[in-house]
Amino acid sequence: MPRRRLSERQLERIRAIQERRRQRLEDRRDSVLESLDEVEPRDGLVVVRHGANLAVEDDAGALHHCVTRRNIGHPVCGDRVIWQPSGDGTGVVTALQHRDNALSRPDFSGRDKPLAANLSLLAVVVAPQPPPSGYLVDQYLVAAELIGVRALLVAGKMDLLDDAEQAGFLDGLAHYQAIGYPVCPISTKGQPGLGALTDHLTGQTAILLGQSGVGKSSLVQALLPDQAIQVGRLSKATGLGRHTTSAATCYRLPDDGRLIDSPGVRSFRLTGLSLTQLERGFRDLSPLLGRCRFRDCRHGEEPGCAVRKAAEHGLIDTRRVDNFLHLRDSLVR
Ligand SMILES: Nc1nc2c(ncn2[C@@H]2O[C@H](COP(=O)(O)OP(=O)(O)O)[C@@H](O)[C@H]2O)c(=O)[nH]1
Ligand SMILES: [Mg+2]
Ligand SMILES: [Zn+2]
Repeated sequence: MPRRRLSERQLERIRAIQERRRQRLEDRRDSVLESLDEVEPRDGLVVVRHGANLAVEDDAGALHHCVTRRNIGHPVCGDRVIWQPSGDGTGVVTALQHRDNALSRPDFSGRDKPLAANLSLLAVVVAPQPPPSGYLVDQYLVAAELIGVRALLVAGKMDLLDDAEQAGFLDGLAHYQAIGYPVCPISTKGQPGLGALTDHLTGQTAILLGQSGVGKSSLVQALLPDQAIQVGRLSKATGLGRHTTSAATCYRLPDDGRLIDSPGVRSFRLTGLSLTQLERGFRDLSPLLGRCRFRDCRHGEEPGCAVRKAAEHGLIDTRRVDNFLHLRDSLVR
């Protein structure tokens, strides 16, 4: 039938067009891949991410504007990556290296979204004003424990207190020091300065956390006197403009070390955890776990609870146990 023959011819033509198109796409992909083959893959560190655009720092400290291959996951600030210059002054990130850890925050759909990777220190800032909330401090410490990152407490604004008041304030934090979280008294405006903290930051990749008003922004400014210059270099390298400072950014400290600053994550709250996760988040509970009479003890009203018994005997701090129970009731799924 003429009609049918015609339609077969049409189909044939369409097939041929599609084949040519596929071939062209393949050629183009091959040529891109070939051009990448000619350049050595290089190590890099993601300094800031803005959507699909990354600022990647090479081993020599130079910054490169990179885009990522679609299939390699989502590199974030602090990630180590493999990248290749792509000829037009930008680069292509071709692989995401293993992540030691990542600090995440739930996005609006409730899914955990990594914000910063490969941290080595979480610095929790407290101050006489606003008065410290042990409940919030313990949440930051739980976050640190769960991602396996060391934590310390920064006792800020010490210039506001006389010697006796300062001793009293630090005494209120002594139970943290006792379970292995160092406490660093500092001031950005007077004595005792920042020495105790900068010693701890040397060689680390740190992030500051703490409730609003405790002095985090002031501290970031004091620790990064050249922050504006670093931001300028970043926006020049990426062409992304200065609005990138709202994204998590990995700054270089004047001495050896890095500070990841993320205004959006500075005062995050924990969300849904399992009881086991919460228990793991309280390092002072760990020697007691498994010692309660009931295997599924929730450390509340149950008889024979090792946690409550330890608290009654002063072996662990009752404020910590109270916060644990409070978090259990508000967070545990
Ligand atoms: N006296 C004193 N005030 C400070 C110090 N650090 C910050 N502040 C003040 O505390 C207030 C809140 O500081 P800010 O850095 O904005 O806190 P953030 O909300 O944690 O970022 C501001 O008025 C600062 O000037 C300090 O070391 N000593
Ligand atoms: Mg601030
Ligand atoms: Zn118990």
